Formats: sequence, structure tokens, C-alpha cells
Amino acid sequence: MNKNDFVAKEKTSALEEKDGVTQASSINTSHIEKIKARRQKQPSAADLIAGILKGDMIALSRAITLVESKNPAHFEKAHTIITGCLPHANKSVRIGITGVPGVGKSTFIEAFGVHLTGLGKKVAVLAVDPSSSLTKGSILGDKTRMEALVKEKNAFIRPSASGDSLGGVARKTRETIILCEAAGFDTIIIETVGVGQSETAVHSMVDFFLLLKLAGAGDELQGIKRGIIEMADLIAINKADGDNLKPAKIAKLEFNRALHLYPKKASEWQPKVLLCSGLNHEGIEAIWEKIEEYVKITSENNYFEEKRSEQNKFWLIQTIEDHLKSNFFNNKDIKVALENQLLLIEENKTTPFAAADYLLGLRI
Ligand SMILES: Nc1nc2c(ncn2[C@@H]2O[C@H](COP(=O)(O)OP(=O)(O)OP(=O)(O)O)[C@@H](O)[C@H]2O)c(=O)[nH]1
Ligand SMILES: [Mg+2]
Repeated sequence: MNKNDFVAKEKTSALEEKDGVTQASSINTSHIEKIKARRQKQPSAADLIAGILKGDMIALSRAITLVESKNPAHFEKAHTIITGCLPHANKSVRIGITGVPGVGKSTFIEAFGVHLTGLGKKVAVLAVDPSSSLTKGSILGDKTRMEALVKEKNAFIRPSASGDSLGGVARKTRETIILCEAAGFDTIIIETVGVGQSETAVHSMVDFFLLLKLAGAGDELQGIKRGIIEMADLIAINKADGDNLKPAKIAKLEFNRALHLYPKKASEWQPKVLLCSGLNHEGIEAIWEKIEEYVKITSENNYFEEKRSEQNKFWLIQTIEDHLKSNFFNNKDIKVALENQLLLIEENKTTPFAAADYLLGLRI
């Protein structure tokens, strides 16, 4: 095939480039400019704050995206928005919900959320999901499962932030709580999968901690993570329906007995055990009533406020630690020096302690 053949062939291709089409005179070019400008225009922090305070869900979602962003260019804007929203936050009940995969969290939250919106509540559902960097968060898939709740105009469901560390994800969730509260959400549900450290992180950002359990899972009294039981303000034995009802009742007795072995809580609240079925919408109302009772008791004895204030102090320290760590490890000079010290350790030419002293002594 000679060169001319190729050119001839090319011209018959469907991908052949057409000559430029001249602009029709009827198109007003200023419109095009306007559309372009609108596309490029990002709302300012003040616009977003005003939108959030008006309860505008688009502004809220955009602000959360900024809070979650890893782009340093967004940090300051996110910070301004959070600071602007802070005076309007706090007026809510924050509920943590945890349980092993498959316990029925999504189904329960759907039923619980719909019950609450039915009572006139504004419900935001967030997640702390340590595995989210891999799976993009369990709630993301859940949005299709939480069909009824998604349609509620007074509900807001946000998949969990992804992040490199649980600390990072948890911080973003805390900031998102503030934004949701400023947008008028009075009930914040924070879901986490009960498989690791995330329960502790969630416990430190909520007022009330609800643990979902299954009957007959073989872990009633032994093998259960004591720490989690201790954190729980309410244990709900879920899937208490059909053939499961009888074992669920037995589990309830056992958990009640176990809970009495723990010392009384500072909140003066005696943790409760209830049965429920997220699938059949049973026991949901009773759980909400217990939460209301808890809020009443702890508001009267000031524990509610004290706990929030303790949590804020904890998060101050946590945030400083996070900042110091990331400033240190992301510093260019430290990165190089650290590599060198690691090599020296490999060659037995220094000790970890001497290397740490040296690195910490570097000016950054
Ligand atoms: N019988 C019964 N089945 C339920 C109930 N709640 C959930 N299920 C079923 O249990 C399975 C898991 O429910 P999910 O709500 O997805 O559980 P999950 O805890 O969110 O699971 P992960 O997101 O994987 O952690 C589904 O097949 C549900 O239909 C219930 O109250 N009763
Ligand atoms: Mg789920």
C-alpha cells in the first residue's frame, strides 16, 4: 500500500475529521460565556455558610465535599465554613449505631430514620467506616437499600469519608456533624461497622451509643468485646422476628444479667436491652423512647453537656496530634532524613532512639 492509498482510505473512515462547522448566527455567544462562567464559578465560603443555614442540601453537600477534600487548597475554605457554622451547631442528639456486618444496621437505620422523620425530626445519617478507602463506604451502597429514607425530604444520607487513617476519617465526620447541625438536622445518626477501633472513635463523638446484636451468634457472654458492651447505652437484639424471637428473648435476659455486672455509669443511666426487628419495623419506637429518656435524664443532671465538653477536649488533643504527625511526616526534608536514618538502622549504624532524637531535632 503506497502513501496515497493510505490517505484515500483514511478519508473514508467514520472517524474522519470534518471541516469546522461555522457558528449559526442565531446563537448568542454571550450565553455561551455565561454558561462557561457559571460552570467555573465556585460558591464562596460565605455563600456556602448562608446556604447551609438556610437548610440548602446542595450547599451542605458541597461544604462536606470541601471538608473531605485532601487538596490543601480547600483546607482554609473548609475551615472558614466550619467556623461559620459552629455557633449554629450543637442543637441535636447524636446517636452512634454499631454492630457486626450483617447484623442489620442498614435495615434498622432505614426503619428508625423513617420513624423519626414521621415524628417531624430532621435526620442526617453519616458513617465512620475504616474500610471506606477500599469499598467507598457501606452507606454508598446502602443508599439504594435505604429506599424509603432516601426519599424523605427531612433526611440526609452521606456515605462515609474516605481516608488514610481512622483518625482522619473520624475528624471529617465530626466536622460533617457540625455542618449537618447548622443545616438544621436535629438527629444525627453515625453508623460504624463493629469490627475494630472505629466504635471507640464513634463513641467519642456521640451522645448515645446503640449496639445492635444478634441472638444465638454464640458470643452472648464470652467472646464479646467487653469494651463495646461497656460503651453501649442500649443493646438492641435485632432480627427478633420469626424463629429468632425465642433465642432473642433468651439473649435479652443474658445481656441484662451481664450489664448488671458493670459499675454504674457516670451518666446515672442504666443501659437497657431491648428487642427489635428492623425488617418488620418492630421495637423501633421503644428504642427512640429510651433515647429520649436518656436525653432527659442526662440533660437534667448536666451529664449531656459535660460529655460533649469532654469530647471536645479529647478532639482538641486528637487534632493537634494529627496535625503534628502529618506536618512532620509530610515535610520534604524529614522524608529524606527519615530514609537516611532507616538505612543507617538497617546497617546497624544507629539506634531507633538516636535516630528519633536526631529527626525530632531537625527544624521543620
Ligand atoms: N429476619 C430479619 N432479617 C433482617 C433484619 N434486618 C436485616 N435483615 C437481613 O439481614 C441482612 C443484612 O442486613 P443489613 O441491613 O444489610 O445489615 P448491615 O448490618 O447493614 O450489614 P453491613 O452493611 O454488611 O455491615 C439482609 O439480608 C437483611 O434483609 C431483621 O430485622 N429481621
Ligand atoms: Mg449496611
